[in-house]
Amino acid sequence: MKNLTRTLLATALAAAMPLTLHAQTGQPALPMAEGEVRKVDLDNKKLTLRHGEIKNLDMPSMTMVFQVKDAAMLGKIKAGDKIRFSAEKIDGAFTVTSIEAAK
Ligand SMILES: [Cu+2]
Repeated sequence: MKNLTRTLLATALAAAMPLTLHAQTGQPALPMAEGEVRKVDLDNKKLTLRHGEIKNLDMPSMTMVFQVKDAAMLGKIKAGDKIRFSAEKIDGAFTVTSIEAAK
């Protein structure tokens, strides 16, 4: 019985681990999506993107508004820029968590 308890505990810990890491680092290995900047709204920390498929959000290509995790991310981009970005749903809002210039 002791072994069973230990196995169950280990399984529970293993299952909880990815979520814990995810919450702590905010750096999960998210796939990058293609995007083109349509509008930068620094005051509201919002970004309008025309984006390609976002696999981790199961979202097809479209134009939509995202929250951004950090307003500083908006300082280096402007409308018309081609970017690659990662996004996830945070507190119910689609949020851009990283941006890099498209090659
Ligand atoms: Cu979308």
